[in-house]
Amino acid sequence: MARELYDLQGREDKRFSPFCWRARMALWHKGLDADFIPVQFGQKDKIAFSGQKLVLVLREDDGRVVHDSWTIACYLEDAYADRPSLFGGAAGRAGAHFLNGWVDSAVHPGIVRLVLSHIHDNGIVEADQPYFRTSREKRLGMTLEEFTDSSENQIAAFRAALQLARLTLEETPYLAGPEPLYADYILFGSFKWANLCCSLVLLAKDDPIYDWYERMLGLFDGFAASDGAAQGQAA
Ligand SMILES: N[C@@H](CCC(=O)N[C@@H](CS)C(=O)NCC(=O)O)C(=O)O
Repeated sequence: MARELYDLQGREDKRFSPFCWRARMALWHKGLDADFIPVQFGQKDKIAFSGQKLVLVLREDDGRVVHDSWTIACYLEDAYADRPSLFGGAAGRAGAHFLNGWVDSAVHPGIVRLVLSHIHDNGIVEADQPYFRTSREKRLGMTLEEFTDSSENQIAAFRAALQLARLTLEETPYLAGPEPLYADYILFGSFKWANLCCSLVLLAKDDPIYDWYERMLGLFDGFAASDGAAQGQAA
């Protein structure tokens, strides 16, 4: 059995989940192959073997199962310690962990505010739309359309909230330093997510984060610039 990564599948087979992009980049970084198995929100039965309901899930060729993007990154780092490091040592791992928490708790809410109804309209497959609408509207206490705000003011607020990354990227080419590491893949996944779901311009062209994102898109022979579908396998 080949190594499998169970990955959220969107419209036109786009793989837009930010968490799945983190793992894709981590696998490429380590030079590890995987079959990317598409999972729609309505196909949780495909990942029932993992004992939980969120993608992504990694199933190793020996049957080991790991879920949650941070846990998968740490697993890959430790299990394939002889391959290029994702963290560059213990201090790098701690820094990446901090960044993981910052992106999940501070960057993602900003993206969700800007693009939630776009994810519904253009990101997920039609069959998932009723579930997505009901579950998110219950959580938010309002409709997707009432919640989503793609105004100039909201974009400006989102850009301002990225200052922590901007200050670093003004001085170094990558968040992890001279070369991209997992810290970069964490934030990269967030922009891929937004870009694969909507045409909103999240970054100004004179922003160092824009230049960084362009550099990131060039990684791994252009795979990072793809919509992820080319690496997908039919279920
Ligand atoms: N902490 C998890 C988050 C995973 C997550 O939230 N996955 C979303 C897709 S992006 C999901 O599976 N949602 C299922 C649902 O909402 O029913 C990770 O880092 O992998």
